[in-house]
Amino acid sequence: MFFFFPSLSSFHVYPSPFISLSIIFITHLVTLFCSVFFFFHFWVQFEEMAERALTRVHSLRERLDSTLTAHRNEILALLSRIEGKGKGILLHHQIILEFEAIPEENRKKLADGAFFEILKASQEAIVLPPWVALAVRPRPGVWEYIRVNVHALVVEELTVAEYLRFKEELVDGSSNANFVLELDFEPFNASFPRPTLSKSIGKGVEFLNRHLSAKLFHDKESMHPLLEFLKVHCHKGKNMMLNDRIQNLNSLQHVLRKAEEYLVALPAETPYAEFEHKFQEIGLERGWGDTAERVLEMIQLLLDLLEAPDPCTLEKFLGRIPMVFNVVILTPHGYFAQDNVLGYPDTGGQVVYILDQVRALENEMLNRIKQQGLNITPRILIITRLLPDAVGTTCGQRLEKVYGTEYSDILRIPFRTEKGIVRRWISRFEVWPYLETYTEDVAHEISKELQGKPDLIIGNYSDGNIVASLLAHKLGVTQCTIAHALEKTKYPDSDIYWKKLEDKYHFSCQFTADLFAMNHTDFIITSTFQEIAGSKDTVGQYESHTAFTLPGLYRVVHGIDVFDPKFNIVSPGADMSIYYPYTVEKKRLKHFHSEIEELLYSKVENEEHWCVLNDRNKPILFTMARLDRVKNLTGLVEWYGKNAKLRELVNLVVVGGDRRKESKDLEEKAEMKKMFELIEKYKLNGQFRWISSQMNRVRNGELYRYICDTKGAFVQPALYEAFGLTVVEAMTCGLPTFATCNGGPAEIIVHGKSGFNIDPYHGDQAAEILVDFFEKCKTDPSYWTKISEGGLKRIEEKYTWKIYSERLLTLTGVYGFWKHVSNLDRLESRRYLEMFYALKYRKLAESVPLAVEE
Ligand SMILES: *[C@@H]1O[C@H](CO)[C@@H](O)[C@H](O)[C@H]1NC(C)=O
Ligand SMILES: *[C@@H]1O[C@H](CO)[C@@H](O)[C@H](O)[C@H]1NC(C)=O
Ligand SMILES: *[C@@H]1O[C@H](CO)[C@@H](O)[C@H](O)[C@H]1NC(C)=O
Ligand SMILES: CC(=O)N[C@H]1CO[C@H](CO)[C@@H](O)[C@@H]1O
Repeated sequence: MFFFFPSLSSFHVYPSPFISLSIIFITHLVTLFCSVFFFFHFWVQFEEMAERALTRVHSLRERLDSTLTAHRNEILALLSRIEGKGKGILLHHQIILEFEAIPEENRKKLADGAFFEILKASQEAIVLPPWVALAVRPRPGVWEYIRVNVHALVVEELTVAEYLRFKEELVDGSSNANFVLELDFEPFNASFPRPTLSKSIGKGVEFLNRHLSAKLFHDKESMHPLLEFLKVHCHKGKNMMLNDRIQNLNSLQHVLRKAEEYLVALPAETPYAEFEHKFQEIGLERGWGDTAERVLEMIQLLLDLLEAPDPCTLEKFLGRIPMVFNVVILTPHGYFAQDNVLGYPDTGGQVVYILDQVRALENEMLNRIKQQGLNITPRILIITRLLPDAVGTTCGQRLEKVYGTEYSDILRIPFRTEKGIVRRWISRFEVWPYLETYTEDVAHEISKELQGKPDLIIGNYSDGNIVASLLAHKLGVTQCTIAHALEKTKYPDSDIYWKKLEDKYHFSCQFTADLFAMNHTDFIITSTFQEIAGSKDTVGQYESHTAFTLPGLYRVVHGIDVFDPKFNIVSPGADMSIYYPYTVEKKRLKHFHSEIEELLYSKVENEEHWCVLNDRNKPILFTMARLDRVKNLTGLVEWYGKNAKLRELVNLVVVGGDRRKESKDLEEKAEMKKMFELIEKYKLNGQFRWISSQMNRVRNGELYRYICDTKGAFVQPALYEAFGLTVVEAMTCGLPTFATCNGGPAEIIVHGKSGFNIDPYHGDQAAEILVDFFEKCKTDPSYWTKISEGGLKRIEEKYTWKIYSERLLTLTGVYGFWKHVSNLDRLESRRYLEMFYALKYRKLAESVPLAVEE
């Protein structure tokens, strides 16, 4: 049953929906915040918000005195408009469109009231006349639900379950019975600490360090797990860190002091081997360091921890414990290989990402193992599917060395059914029925290959993540998941109307697998904050798994919690062998310059390049992307065309689209047509060059640096960009960068310091920002250098593969420890998950038809 909010009694005094909504909103905030906020400074914030909300009521009341009737009508008119759309769903931008469609004077009246606040924060409106229900999201990760009876002007607060049940009524024939399976992780949350501020989302490890060190600090008992943890480390049967001589904390502390005393007297560079025996006798094994200096550092870290634990020391210490020698990365679907796969499905960015990741990870592992004073060979295996029908690729080969590495391989294992090995390629939407058997085979093959267990299992994408979960579960290994592309948010309403898409995409299976893996994993890494929890106006990919319903299957009441400290933002970097600053003279690839100049400046117009540049002395405004709608390269060309000052200051060069062959892609065709029209319309020839897409990555790196030599800039005008690797690449070369404010680039660039954010929906403004930049550079050339250096600094601090792999290994240490100390607590939710897997997921997977072999 829906319950009426107690404060609705005041409804009679002020019989306006306006005020009742705002009262609900405030009371709501109060209950919500009261239940969630614990800490003092949160209280301060809460009070501030309550205060703000109260003043709003006061001023509202005053204004309402005179305009009560008028407002009532406007709100009624708007809600009736929405109701008039009939049964269905309105998304955020549609709600705003409805608001914008009401007469301007009405809009003005509502614009700064609480009603509009709610509307602006509504991500979804469900219309089921006479009701309109709203899913309100006051800030990332926080949701509330209300519904309004448009005729009676009655407002009700809804629980998540009530809201979802209401939503299910949209689907004809969905049984609205009371006994629908509700997936609810919340009751298990007691022992799981979590932050409450939206800005803490994605900083899981910082939070965890604080929590763990506070715990270690407050009761000495919790130091025991640390001692136990240090004893479990061994490799191929050989102990590391501590041996059995050390039985309790006192003896540990005593031994550490003795060791410290001894080490201070030694020359810093003394190799470990020289005191290994001595150390062994007192209970210390290998793993502390390779030299006296490093061992001493490590011992002092631990002594500090035992005396006064703090988050920073804890992270440093845990990150240095030798824990990771064998890593397995799972990415079963697609054609995963290093050559000849481009053009096949799922072979673009993700292959490059994983290969770059593996190269960086191997380096960092080797580096750490050496510093830990160990003589262990690491191994990284990328596990993918073996495709007997390899169609000219290496996908039929069992083992393939990763270029540029020594200990990393691609290991391919085929899909198998009772009838034998599956030969043909299978789309990522249809892999589900094979994965359980696949997991068994993978477990078998990796134990053969590694002669032991992996220490870290990383999954990519839904299929990789579910296999990783099963494997990590089976082997008791730390698990990390990555899923830069969750399908749920890509297809609007793919949850509520899942049945419509089921035959083609089998989303019921995929979403179930995603929920399972996200909850099972020890930690999750994402490239951006937005991937987790979106932005002010957009819902994050993970956030969209908080509460949703698959009518007829199950209802997720508390699914993924974006505040869970398992989320971490760890962004990838550019490939530094290709992208490096233009100032590194000795590495510059001068032999490409004549080709680059031909591309940019030749007077020839052909399929490779179109239009010419007359003035070679002007800086180049540069962009490079796929020529599709969302990248909006034509938008940039139009801004340029329209802005006379910009045209006078710089040349524009666009690399995108392929005119060497007839395009089959409708979007690309349309964009090409538009490009030709713009060239005509704005008479761009002479100031503009359009170059067909360039596949030579190495030369492209030099191209960015060449643009630097012209004192130009890079523009990324996309309507939306999930991460923005090209932005990172341009900045890594030292090219001042202007990138879209929608998506990842907004996080990469600090506006005015390391580049500029531009709004692709306000091209004129964007063009002005560009003009402003180039005018400043003209009067003061050091301004260009300042932004260029700002960009480089930002990259060095956050966006390199080196930082990525350091973070990844440190996270593995911290979450490995956390897993160790919290294992028992998790048992209940583990059991719940297992049941969900066995009773729901398995059936769904079995229902996906197997591929028919020719
Ligand atoms: C756990 O969930 C309950 C509701 O089931 C909630 O009241 C409580 O605040 C939550 N605890 C934490 C630590 O999040
Ligand atoms: C997984 O479930 C547990 C409770 O079983 C919950 O505390 C945790 O927040 C969930 N994890 C995520 C990422 O939502
Ligand atoms: C590109 O952006 C401009 C606004 O700057 C917009 O008018 C245009 O429609 C966009 N192009 C596409 C294909 O959406
Ligand atoms: C991190 C990563 O490589 N993610 C990829 C995993 O697989 C999907 C689907 O093929 C890609 O789109 C992701 O980029």
